[in-house]
Amino acid sequence: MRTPDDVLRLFELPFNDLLFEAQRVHRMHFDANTVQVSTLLSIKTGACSEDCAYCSQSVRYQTGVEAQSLMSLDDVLAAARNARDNGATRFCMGAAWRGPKDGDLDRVCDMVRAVKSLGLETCATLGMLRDGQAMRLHTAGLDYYNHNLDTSADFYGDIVTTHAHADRLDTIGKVRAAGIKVCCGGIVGMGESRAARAGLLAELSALDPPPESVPINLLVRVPGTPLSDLPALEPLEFVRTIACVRITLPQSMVRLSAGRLGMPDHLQALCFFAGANSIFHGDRLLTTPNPRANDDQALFESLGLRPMALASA
Ligand code: SAM
Ligand code: DTB
Ligand code: SF4
Repeated sequence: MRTPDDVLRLFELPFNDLLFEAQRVHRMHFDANTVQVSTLLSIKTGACSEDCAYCSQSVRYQTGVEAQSLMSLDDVLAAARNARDNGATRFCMGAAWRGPKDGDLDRVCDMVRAVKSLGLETCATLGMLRDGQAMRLHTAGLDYYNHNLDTSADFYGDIVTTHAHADRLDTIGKVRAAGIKVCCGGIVGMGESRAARAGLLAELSALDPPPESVPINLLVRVPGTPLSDLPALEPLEFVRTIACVRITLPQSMVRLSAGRLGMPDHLQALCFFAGANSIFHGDRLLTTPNPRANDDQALFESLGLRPMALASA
């Protein structure tokens, strides 16, 4: 575990020293040329009650996202088969909910069982969970639950007012207690200070045990959201952030998540060098585009990266 000041000192290292240390730590725990590949599907889109200032799916912002109720099991299965055939080993189902109602959770549990039977790892991100819900997901075979802290406790209230940072920690605790692996990270480029970025990383490293999977999203500035006109984060600050995550959470998978579409290959390459070892693959994230499969394949080939096989495969 590291304090915010510890992490801030990492951010302030000379760039080469920081990247060298991140790569050294990375190689202690992982094969440096292997990248885990997940695919996302929005199983329920838009019309969310929450006011997260970055999100295209909040009912409060005019973003042009068309609301869609919970998808059918058959449609989810078809998307999962397609993801598997395109090389994904994990399938992540996302729903624009504050949290699932019990009836909806039954249907998601059916999806989890069916996706798992295809030989994929399963992940879901459904918002805040109530008592007993995490255990039902675990029983259905859910491997990972994604619930991001998103930003530091100090800055969280500037971004979301309809739920609290403490609510996020509560759900993460329920997921952990139910025996589901935790996928928890955040977003950078929301106008937060470097100290706030360091604060988020310190909070992630204080989770006990730390999350198995840490998605780092670069804000996708969606027109119509309150954050749409923010200046872009300086690209090397993003690379520094990835390096600091790798050093702070040495044994976690670090996912280069939203924001890859706008990144040139050399920037993604630096992120992999800094210790990122997972991506979202496929043409869409939840509501916004992602790099094309062919472009990712070309990038992997040019960098000599290999997709990570499942441990059981
Ligand atoms: N509603 C659930 C929740 O908020 O936990 C699950 C879905 S929510 C869309 C999942 C995550 O996507 C958020 O926690 C955030 O990290 C990420 N995300 C959403 N919109 C984004 C954006 N415009 N740019 C970057 N990341 C984003
Ligand atoms: C995560 O940390 N990033 C993913 C996943 N978990 C659910 C979502 C990214 C969403 C980007 C904006 C969109 O496509 O709506
Ligand atoms: Fe709703 Fe999740 Fe978007 Fe927040 S991030 S508005 S909870 S879908």
